[in-house]
Amino acid sequence: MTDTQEYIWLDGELVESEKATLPFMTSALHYGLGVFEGIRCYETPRGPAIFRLAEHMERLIDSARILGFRDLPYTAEQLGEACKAVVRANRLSSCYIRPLIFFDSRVKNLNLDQGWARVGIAAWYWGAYLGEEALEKGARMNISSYTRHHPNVMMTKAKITGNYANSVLAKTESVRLGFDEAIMLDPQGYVAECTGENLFIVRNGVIYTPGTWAVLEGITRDALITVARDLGYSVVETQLSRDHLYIADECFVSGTAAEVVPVTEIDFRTIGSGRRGPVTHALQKAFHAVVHGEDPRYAHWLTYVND
Ligand code: PPE
Repeated sequence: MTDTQEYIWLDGELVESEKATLPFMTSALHYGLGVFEGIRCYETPRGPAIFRLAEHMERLIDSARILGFRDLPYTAEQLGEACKAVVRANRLSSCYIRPLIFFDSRVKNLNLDQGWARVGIAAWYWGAYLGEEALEKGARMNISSYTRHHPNVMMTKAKITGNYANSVLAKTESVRLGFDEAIMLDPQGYVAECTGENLFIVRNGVIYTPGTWAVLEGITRDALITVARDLGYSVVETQLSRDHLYIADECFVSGTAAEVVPVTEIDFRTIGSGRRGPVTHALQKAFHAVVHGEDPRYAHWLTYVND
């Protein structure tokens, strides 16, 4: 395995990463006008496999539509093939893939119709997002002093680069306070999501998670809901309040980068036993088997890079 990033796919070609540079006047840089994806590729007995590539490409195109791009230079299928090519070119056996569609107009311009969309895709090795230790011991989180986006202020179903200023405010504050990650409430004061993960709690054996009205429709979230139901758990999408979190038996978060991480402390309150709970552990194990191609029921979620 290598963690190098030798090649970036930029506007249809694989270029050496140090040559994949952009002009300072690229509008996306000034106004946060891009849409992106985060995708993981895992080692399997059949070689590297990208997890839910089609769903990530669909969300990427949806994000572009939500932001307002009218003409995209590539289709979802072409971008999916490009993701595979980037993994192969960098000889990565497991990695994180980052496609980005960004706005270029070379002028100071807030009108998407006066410029064009460009696309880049990078891939690199990315270890445990909230730290290796958190996967077992659990993460410590706080309720952020920043509110998550109102769905008519920023578009919460889209991974728009500019949306992430909100996440950066919350994450930086949280880490400076000594926590691992921030939990954000929606404008009504109900639990929304973390800065880069969806959130779940377990209470009396039932799994609860906020509905997607004000959060990103996480692909890991969707996978976990499916896998949990197949394991016989009931999963309920509902409004959760801050104190629901405090009295949960278990809490965990999910995301492509983070995968499945227990949360054992929130706002200096111990959650459940203060250790990774049995439901969280069962889902971590099931997820691990799914992404590494060890569970044939979910074989359709894997795209083999070398096929
Ligand atoms: N909410 C937010 C705000 C979010 O950014 C992510 C992914 C999720 C939920 C989970 O979605 P999914 O990956 O489809 O299960 N966060 C990405 C970016 C992380 C980063 O720091 O960059 C990711 O995990 O790839």
